Amino acid sequence: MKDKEEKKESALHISKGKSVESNINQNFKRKKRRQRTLQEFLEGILDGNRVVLSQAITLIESTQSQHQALAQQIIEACLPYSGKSLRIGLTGTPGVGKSTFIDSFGQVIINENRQLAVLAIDPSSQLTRGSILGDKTRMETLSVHPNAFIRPSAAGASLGGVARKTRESIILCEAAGFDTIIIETVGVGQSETAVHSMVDFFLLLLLPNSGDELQGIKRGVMEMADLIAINKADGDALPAAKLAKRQCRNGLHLFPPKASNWIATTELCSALNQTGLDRIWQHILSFQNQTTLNGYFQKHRQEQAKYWLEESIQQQLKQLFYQHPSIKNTFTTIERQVVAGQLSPFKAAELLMHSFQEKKSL
Ligand SMILES: Nc1nc2c(ncn2[C@@H]2O[C@H](COP(=O)(O)OP(=O)(O)OP(=O)(O)O)[C@@H](O)[C@H]2O)c(=O)[nH]1
Ligand SMILES: [Mg+2]
Repeated sequence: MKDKEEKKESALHISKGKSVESNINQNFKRKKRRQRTLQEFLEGILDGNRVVLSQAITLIESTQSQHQALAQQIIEACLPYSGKSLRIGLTGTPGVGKSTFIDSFGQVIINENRQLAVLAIDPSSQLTRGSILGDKTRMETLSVHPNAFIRPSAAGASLGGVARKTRESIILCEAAGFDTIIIETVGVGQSETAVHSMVDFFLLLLLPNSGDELQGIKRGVMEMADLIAINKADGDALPAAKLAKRQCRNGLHLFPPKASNWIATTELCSALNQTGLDRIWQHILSFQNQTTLNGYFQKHRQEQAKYWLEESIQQQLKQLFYQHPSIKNTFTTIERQVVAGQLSPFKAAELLMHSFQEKKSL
Protein backbone atom coordinates (compact mmCIF):
# COMPACT_ATOMS: atom_id res chain seq x y z
CA MET A 1 0.00 0.00 0.00
CA LYS A 2 2.70 2.39 1.07
CA ASP A 3 4.75 1.29 -1.93
CA LYS A 4 1.99 2.17 -4.32
CA GLU A 5 1.53 5.62 -2.84
CA GLU A 6 5.21 6.33 -3.12
CA LYS A 7 5.22 5.23 -6.72
CA LYS A 8 2.38 7.60 -7.55
CA GLU A 9 4.18 10.56 -6.03
CA SER A 10 7.44 9.91 -7.78
CA ALA A 11 8.22 9.90 -11.48
CA LEU A 12 11.33 7.94 -10.81
CA HIS A 13 11.15 4.26 -10.88
CA ILE A 14 13.89 1.95 -9.80
CA SER A 15 13.61 -1.49 -11.19
CA LYS A 16 14.19 -4.28 -8.72
CA GLY A 17 17.02 -5.79 -10.73
CA LYS A 18 17.91 -9.38 -11.02
CA SER A 19 19.87 -11.27 -8.44
CA VAL A 20 23.01 -12.89 -9.68
CA GLU A 21 24.66 -15.84 -8.01
CA SER A 22 27.79 -14.61 -6.26
CA ASN A 23 31.01 -16.48 -6.73
CA ILE A 24 31.85 -15.93 -3.07
CA ASN A 25 30.96 -18.80 -0.79
CA GLN A 26 27.82 -17.33 0.76
CA ASN A 27 27.58 -19.90 3.49
CA PHE A 28 31.03 -19.09 4.70
CA LYS A 29 30.29 -15.39 4.66
CA ARG A 30 27.06 -15.83 6.54
CA LYS A 31 28.62 -18.15 9.07
CA LYS A 32 31.32 -15.64 9.88
CA ARG A 33 29.06 -12.64 10.01
CA ARG A 34 25.97 -13.86 11.76
CA GLN A 35 26.16 -13.44 15.49
CA ARG A 36 24.11 -15.79 17.62
CA THR A 37 21.21 -14.15 19.40
CA LEU A 38 21.02 -13.91 23.17
CA GLN A 39 18.42 -16.66 23.17
CA GLU A 40 20.63 -18.93 21.07
CA PHE A 41 23.57 -18.33 23.36
CA LEU A 42 21.49 -19.06 26.42
CA GLU A 43 19.97 -22.25 25.00
CA GLY A 44 23.34 -23.48 23.78
CA ILE A 45 25.03 -22.83 27.12
CA LEU A 46 22.24 -24.40 29.16
CA ASP A 47 22.44 -27.36 26.82
CA GLY A 48 26.12 -27.73 27.70
CA ASN A 49 27.21 -27.02 24.14
CA ARG A 50 30.95 -26.33 24.36
CA VAL A 51 31.21 -24.53 21.06
CA VAL A 52 28.56 -22.03 22.15
CA LEU A 53 30.14 -21.74 25.60
CA SER A 54 33.53 -21.02 24.02
CA GLN A 55 32.04 -18.41 21.74
CA ALA A 56 30.30 -16.74 24.66
CA ILE A 57 33.58 -16.59 26.58
CA THR A 58 35.21 -15.08 23.51
CA LEU A 59 32.54 -12.36 23.63
CA ILE A 60 33.35 -11.75 27.29
CA GLU A 61 36.99 -11.37 26.36
CA SER A 62 36.31 -9.09 23.42
CA THR A 63 37.06 -5.41 23.77
CA GLN A 64 34.44 -4.39 21.19
CA SER A 65 31.56 -2.60 22.84
CA GLN A 66 28.77 -4.44 20.98
CA HIS A 67 30.36 -7.76 22.00
CA GLN A 68 30.61 -6.54 25.55
CA ALA A 69 26.96 -5.53 25.59
CA LEU A 70 25.84 -8.95 24.38
CA ALA A 71 28.27 -10.65 26.76
CA GLN A 72 26.74 -8.80 29.70
CA GLN A 73 23.26 -9.90 28.63
CA ILE A 74 24.42 -13.51 28.40
CA ILE A 75 25.97 -13.33 31.86
CA GLU A 76 22.78 -11.87 33.31
CA ALA A 77 20.71 -14.57 31.65
CA CYS A 78 23.03 -17.31 32.94
CA LEU A 79 23.21 -15.96 36.47
CA PRO A 80 20.11 -17.81 37.78
CA TYR A 81 21.67 -21.10 36.65
CA SER A 82 25.08 -20.43 38.17
CA GLY A 83 26.66 -20.77 41.59
CA LYS A 84 26.25 -24.48 42.05
CA SER A 85 29.82 -25.52 41.50
CA LEU A 86 32.83 -26.09 43.66
CA ARG A 87 35.47 -23.54 42.68
CA ILE A 88 39.07 -24.47 43.30
CA GLY A 89 42.00 -22.10 42.89
CA LEU A 90 45.40 -23.55 42.02
CA THR A 91 48.67 -21.70 42.14
CA GLY A 92 52.39 -22.43 42.14
CA THR A 93 55.61 -21.16 40.63
CA PRO A 94 56.40 -21.93 36.98
CA GLY A 95 57.47 -25.52 36.54
CA VAL A 96 56.01 -26.77 39.82
CA GLY A 97 53.72 -29.02 37.78
CA LYS A 98 50.38 -27.18 37.66
CA SER A 99 49.43 -28.37 34.18
CA THR A 100 50.47 -31.95 34.91
CA PHE A 101 48.62 -31.78 38.21
CA ILE A 102 45.42 -30.53 36.61
CA ASP A 103 45.60 -33.27 34.00
CA SER A 104 45.96 -35.99 36.67
CA PHE A 105 43.76 -34.45 39.34
CA GLY A 106 41.13 -33.70 36.74
CA GLN A 107 40.76 -37.42 36.15
CA VAL A 108 40.14 -38.01 39.85
CA ILE A 109 37.39 -35.41 39.68
CA ILE A 110 35.87 -36.80 36.49
CA ASN A 111 35.91 -40.31 37.93
CA GLU A 112 33.57 -38.94 40.59
CA ASN A 113 31.09 -38.34 37.80
CA ARG A 114 31.69 -34.64 37.85
CA GLN A 115 32.02 -32.15 35.03
CA LEU A 116 35.21 -30.11 35.17
CA ALA A 117 36.01 -26.73 33.67
CA VAL A 118 39.56 -25.36 33.83
CA LEU A 119 40.12 -21.63 33.43
CA ALA A 120 43.40 -19.81 33.74
CA ILE A 121 44.42 -16.37 34.88
CA ASP A 122 47.71 -15.59 33.28
CA PRO A 123 48.33 -11.91 32.68
CA SER A 124 51.81 -12.77 31.45
CA SER A 125 50.25 -14.47 28.44
CA GLN A 126 49.82 -11.05 26.89
CA LEU A 127 53.55 -11.23 26.31
CA THR A 128 53.98 -14.87 25.45
CA ARG A 129 50.54 -15.66 24.11
CA GLY A 130 51.54 -19.17 23.15
CA SER A 131 52.13 -20.56 26.61
CA ILE A 132 48.54 -21.43 27.35
CA LEU A 133 48.03 -23.21 24.06
CA GLY A 134 51.06 -25.22 24.99
CA ASP A 135 49.26 -25.95 28.24
CA LYS A 136 46.35 -27.49 26.45
CA THR A 137 48.64 -30.05 24.93
CA ARG A 138 50.22 -30.67 28.32
CA MET A 139 46.79 -31.52 29.63
CA GLU A 140 46.58 -34.31 27.13
CA THR A 141 44.07 -36.56 28.83
CA LEU A 142 41.80 -33.83 30.04
CA SER A 143 41.69 -31.79 26.85
CA VAL A 144 40.05 -34.65 24.95
CA HIS A 145 37.76 -35.83 27.74
CA PRO A 146 34.06 -35.25 27.08
CA ASN A 147 33.44 -34.21 30.71
CA ALA A 148 36.17 -31.58 30.76
CA PHE A 149 36.44 -28.11 29.31
CA ILE A 150 39.75 -26.27 29.22
CA ARG A 151 39.78 -22.61 28.41
CA PRO A 152 43.00 -20.70 27.88
CA SER A 153 43.16 -17.38 29.67
CA ALA A 154 42.31 -14.08 28.09
CA ALA A 155 45.42 -12.48 26.71
CA GLY A 156 46.07 -8.82 26.40
CA ALA A 157 44.31 -7.13 29.26
CA SER A 158 45.59 -6.00 32.63
CA LEU A 159 45.42 -8.39 35.56
CA GLY A 160 42.23 -6.73 36.74
CA GLY A 161 40.72 -7.14 33.30
CA VAL A 162 41.71 -10.78 32.92
CA ALA A 163 40.49 -11.58 36.42
CA ARG A 164 37.14 -9.98 35.81
CA LYS A 165 36.69 -11.92 32.58
CA THR A 166 37.56 -15.15 34.36
CA ARG A 167 35.06 -14.33 37.09
CA GLU A 168 32.40 -13.83 34.43
CA SER A 169 33.40 -16.99 32.57
CA ILE A 170 32.83 -19.00 35.76
CA ILE A 171 29.16 -18.01 35.64
CA LEU A 172 28.81 -19.31 32.08
CA CYS A 173 30.65 -22.55 32.84
CA GLU A 174 28.36 -23.20 35.78
CA ALA A 175 25.28 -22.50 33.71
CA ALA A 176 26.67 -25.00 31.17
CA GLY A 177 26.59 -27.67 33.87
CA PHE A 178 30.17 -27.74 35.10
CA ASP A 179 30.02 -28.58 38.79
CA THR A 180 33.74 -28.28 39.45
CA ILE A 181 35.85 -25.37 38.29
CA ILE A 182 39.61 -25.06 38.59
CA ILE A 183 41.10 -21.60 38.23
CA GLU A 184 44.80 -21.80 37.59
CA THR A 185 47.34 -19.05 37.98
CA VAL A 186 51.10 -18.79 37.89
CA GLY A 187 52.20 -18.01 41.40
CA VAL A 188 54.55 -15.18 40.76
CA GLY A 189 52.60 -12.01 41.24
CA GLN A 190 49.38 -10.44 42.32
CA SER A 191 47.19 -12.88 40.48
CA GLU A 192 46.81 -15.19 43.49
CA THR A 193 44.79 -12.55 45.27
CA ALA A 194 42.55 -12.22 42.24
CA VAL A 195 42.05 -15.99 42.12
CA HIS A 196 41.41 -16.13 45.84
CA SER A 197 38.62 -13.62 45.39
CA MET A 198 36.69 -15.98 43.12
CA VAL A 199 37.23 -19.47 44.50
CA ASP A 200 35.99 -21.48 47.47
CA PHE A 201 39.15 -23.46 48.07
CA PHE A 202 42.72 -22.39 47.48
CA LEU A 203 45.39 -24.97 46.68
CA LEU A 204 49.09 -24.13 46.62
CA LEU A 205 51.59 -26.42 44.89
CA LEU A 206 55.18 -26.40 46.09
CA LEU A 207 58.35 -28.20 45.05
CA PRO A 208 60.20 -30.69 47.22
CA ASN A 209 63.39 -28.62 47.43
CA SER A 210 62.47 -27.52 50.85
CA GLY A 211 61.67 -24.36 52.56
CA ASP A 212 64.14 -21.59 51.80
CA GLU A 213 61.96 -18.52 51.72
CA LEU A 214 59.31 -20.93 50.54
CA GLN A 215 60.50 -20.82 46.96
CA GLY A 216 59.68 -17.21 46.45
CA ILE A 217 56.09 -17.78 47.46
CA LYS A 218 54.97 -14.80 49.45
CA ARG A 219 53.76 -15.17 53.01
CA GLY A 220 50.39 -13.80 52.00
CA VAL A 221 49.92 -16.54 49.41
CA MET A 222 50.77 -19.22 51.92
CA GLU A 223 48.31 -17.70 54.34
CA MET A 224 45.58 -17.90 51.70
CA ALA A 225 46.17 -21.61 51.10
CA ASP A 226 43.62 -24.13 52.36
CA LEU A 227 45.95 -26.91 51.36
CA ILE A 228 49.61 -27.02 50.42
CA ALA A 229 50.60 -29.95 48.25
CA ILE A 230 54.26 -30.78 47.76
CA ASN A 231 54.29 -32.01 44.17
CA LYS A 232 56.97 -34.18 42.54
CA ALA A 233 57.12 -36.25 45.73
CA ASP A 234 58.51 -39.17 43.77
CA GLY A 235 61.81 -40.93 43.11
CA ASP A 236 64.87 -39.38 44.69
CA ALA A 237 62.93 -36.28 45.67
CA LEU A 238 60.73 -38.12 48.16
CA PRO A 239 62.86 -37.49 51.30
CA ALA A 240 63.17 -33.79 50.43
CA ALA A 241 59.42 -33.65 49.84
CA LYS A 242 58.71 -35.14 53.25
CA LEU A 243 60.98 -32.57 54.85
CA ALA A 244 59.27 -29.76 52.93
CA LYS A 245 55.92 -31.04 54.10
CA ARG A 246 57.01 -30.89 57.75
CA GLN A 247 58.41 -27.40 57.30
CA CYS A 248 55.20 -26.23 55.68
CA ARG A 249 53.08 -27.68 58.40
CA ASN A 250 55.16 -25.87 60.99
CA GLY A 251 54.95 -22.69 58.97
CA LEU A 252 51.18 -22.92 58.71
CA HIS A 253 50.86 -23.08 62.49
CA LEU A 254 52.23 -19.57 62.68
CA PHE A 255 49.28 -18.07 60.86
CA PRO A 256 46.18 -16.95 62.70
CA PRO A 257 43.10 -19.21 62.44
CA LYS A 258 41.12 -18.81 59.24
CA ALA A 259 37.71 -17.17 59.11
CA SER A 260 36.44 -20.47 57.69
CA ASN A 261 37.68 -22.32 60.80
CA TRP A 262 39.33 -24.71 58.36
CA ILE A 263 42.78 -25.81 59.39
CA ALA A 264 45.07 -25.73 56.37
CA THR A 265 46.71 -29.06 55.67
CA THR A 266 49.78 -30.29 53.82
CA GLU A 267 50.00 -33.29 51.53
CA LEU A 268 52.53 -35.00 49.32
CA CYS A 269 51.66 -35.82 45.74
CA SER A 270 53.08 -36.76 42.41
CA ALA A 271 51.14 -35.41 39.49
CA LEU A 272 53.32 -37.53 37.23
CA ASN A 273 52.75 -40.84 39.03
CA GLN A 274 49.25 -39.86 40.07
CA THR A 275 49.77 -40.44 43.77
CA GLY A 276 48.34 -38.49 46.70
CA LEU A 277 45.62 -37.01 44.53
CA ASP A 278 42.69 -38.84 46.11
CA ARG A 279 43.67 -37.54 49.53
CA ILE A 280 43.74 -33.98 48.20
CA TRP A 281 40.27 -34.44 46.74
CA GLN A 282 39.01 -35.81 50.07
CA HIS A 283 40.37 -32.71 51.85
CA ILE A 284 38.54 -30.48 49.41
CA LEU A 285 35.28 -32.34 49.98
CA SER A 286 35.75 -32.16 53.75
CA PHE A 287 36.34 -28.44 53.44
CA GLN A 288 33.13 -28.06 51.49
CA ASN A 289 31.16 -30.08 54.05
CA GLN A 290 32.62 -28.29 57.01
CA THR A 291 32.21 -24.78 55.65
CA THR A 292 28.71 -25.48 54.35
CA LEU A 293 27.72 -26.58 57.83
CA ASN A 294 29.27 -23.62 59.59
CA GLY A 295 27.85 -21.16 57.03
CA TYR A 296 31.21 -19.89 55.81
CA PHE A 297 30.86 -21.28 52.28
CA GLN A 298 27.84 -19.13 51.50
CA LYS A 299 29.06 -16.12 53.46
CA HIS A 300 32.37 -16.16 51.63
CA ARG A 301 30.60 -16.18 48.27
CA GLN A 302 28.45 -13.24 49.32
CA GLU A 303 31.57 -11.34 50.35
CA GLN A 304 33.16 -12.15 47.00
CA ALA A 305 30.10 -10.83 45.18
CA LYS A 306 30.39 -7.59 47.17
CA TYR A 307 34.08 -7.39 46.38
CA TRP A 308 33.41 -7.73 42.64
CA LEU A 309 30.72 -5.09 42.78
CA GLU A 310 33.15 -2.63 44.34
CA GLU A 311 35.97 -3.69 42.06
CA SER A 312 33.84 -3.26 39.00
CA ILE A 313 32.62 0.19 40.07
CA GLN A 314 36.18 1.28 40.69
CA GLN A 315 37.29 0.07 37.30
CA GLN A 316 34.46 1.79 35.51
CA LEU A 317 34.97 5.03 37.39
CA LYS A 318 38.65 5.00 36.56
CA GLN A 319 37.90 4.40 32.92
CA LEU A 320 35.35 7.20 32.88
CA PHE A 321 37.85 9.53 34.51
CA TYR A 322 40.84 8.82 32.30
CA GLN A 323 38.83 8.81 29.09
CA HIS A 324 37.21 12.14 29.87
CA PRO A 325 38.34 14.76 27.30
CA SER A 326 39.37 17.39 29.86
CA ILE A 327 41.42 14.83 31.79
CA LYS A 328 43.00 13.50 28.63
CA ASN A 329 44.05 17.04 27.71
CA THR A 330 45.50 18.11 31.02
CA PHE A 331 46.70 14.94 32.72
CA THR A 332 50.22 14.78 31.28
CA THR A 333 50.90 18.44 32.00
CA ILE A 334 49.70 18.18 35.58
CA GLU A 335 51.58 14.93 36.08
CA ARG A 336 54.77 16.62 34.87
CA GLN A 337 54.25 19.41 37.41
CA VAL A 338 53.82 16.83 40.16
CA VAL A 339 56.99 15.02 39.12
CA ALA A 340 58.88 18.34 39.04
CA GLY A 341 57.71 19.13 42.56
CA GLN A 342 55.77 22.20 41.42
CA LEU A 343 52.44 20.77 42.49
CA SER A 344 51.59 18.37 45.28
CA PRO A 345 50.01 15.07 44.18
CA PHE A 346 47.01 15.83 46.39
CA LYS A 347 46.41 19.27 44.99
CA ALA A 348 46.88 17.87 41.49
CA ALA A 349 44.29 15.16 42.11
CA GLU A 350 41.92 17.79 43.47
CA LEU A 351 42.38 19.97 40.38
CA LEU A 352 41.83 17.04 38.04
CA MET A 353 38.75 15.88 39.93
CA HIS A 354 37.43 19.40 39.80
CA SER A 355 37.82 19.72 36.06
CA PHE A 356 36.31 16.23 35.63
CA GLN A 357 33.24 17.14 37.64
CA GLU A 358 32.83 20.60 36.14
CA LYS A 359 32.85 19.35 32.58
CA LYS A 360 30.54 16.55 33.54
CA SER A 361 27.81 18.82 34.81
CA LEU A 362 27.96 21.06 31.75
N1 LIG B 1 59.04 -36.04 38.73
C1 LIG B 1 57.93 -35.32 38.52
N2 LIG B 1 57.90 -34.40 37.54
C2 LIG B 1 56.76 -33.70 37.37
C3 LIG B 1 55.63 -33.87 38.20
N3 LIG B 1 54.66 -33.01 37.81
C4 LIG B 1 55.18 -32.32 36.77
N4 LIG B 1 56.44 -32.74 36.50
C5 LIG B 1 57.32 -32.23 35.43
O1 LIG B 1 57.67 -30.89 35.69
C6 LIG B 1 57.74 -30.13 34.48
C7 LIG B 1 56.83 -28.92 34.56
O2 LIG B 1 55.49 -29.36 34.66
P1 LIG B 1 54.25 -28.46 34.23
O3 LIG B 1 53.04 -29.25 34.55
O4 LIG B 1 54.42 -27.99 32.86
O5 LIG B 1 54.43 -27.25 35.23
P2 LIG B 1 53.61 -25.87 35.31
O6 LIG B 1 53.56 -25.51 36.74
O7 LIG B 1 52.34 -26.00 34.58
O8 LIG B 1 54.56 -24.89 34.55
P3 LIG B 1 54.18 -23.45 33.89
O9 LIG B 1 53.00 -23.68 33.00
O10 LIG B 1 55.41 -23.09 33.15
O11 LIG B 1 53.90 -22.50 35.02
C8 LIG B 1 57.36 -31.10 33.36
O12 LIG B 1 58.53 -31.59 32.79
C9 LIG B 1 56.62 -32.21 34.09
O13 LIG B 1 56.74 -33.46 33.45
C10 LIG B 1 55.72 -34.87 39.23
O14 LIG B 1 54.78 -35.10 40.00
N5 LIG B 1 56.88 -35.54 39.35
MG1 LIG C 1 51.47 -24.92 33.00
